[in-house]
Amino acid sequence: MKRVIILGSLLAAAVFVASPMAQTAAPKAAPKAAAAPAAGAGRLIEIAATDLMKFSVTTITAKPGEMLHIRLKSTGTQPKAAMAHNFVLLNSGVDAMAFSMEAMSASTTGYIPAAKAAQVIAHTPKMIGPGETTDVTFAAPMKVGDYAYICSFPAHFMAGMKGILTVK
Ligand SMILES: [Cu+2]
Repeated sequence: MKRVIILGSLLAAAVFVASPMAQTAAPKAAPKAAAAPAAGAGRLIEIAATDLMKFSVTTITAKPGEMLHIRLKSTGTQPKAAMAHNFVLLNSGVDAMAFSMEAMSASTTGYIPAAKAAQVIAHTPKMIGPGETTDVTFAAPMKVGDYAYICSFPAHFMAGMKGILTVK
């Protein structure tokens, strides 16, 4: 009797696998898997962030809409609480100083002030400390022009932690 039940469930499993329903379910899952590599796509630009509050790359040139992959690495040794870094690309015409001033009191949101979130085109998902790396992938703006990128940790922009993305 036990054997019959096992045989029966084996048969049921075989029917399920071979059923048209199972076959139609497979292609539905495929596009999701195919979309995954796109997340890591884009021209890789590696930028070091230093204890001197500077980016190692201060000019980036891109074509309108070009996919860019920024990899920010902290090469410093100072503790994260005192010396953390991020990469924040601001829209053209944004007052970077005003943004940085407001960012100072936005520690709970990774120094991205919620009130000025609309001024940000892209930013790394986190602040990094010594030896850490963070990545962000985004499309360069379609509109030609200069776009400032900054580190929004308190006082870092003021110390010169900035660069320009030129779209042309
Ligand atoms: Cu910084």
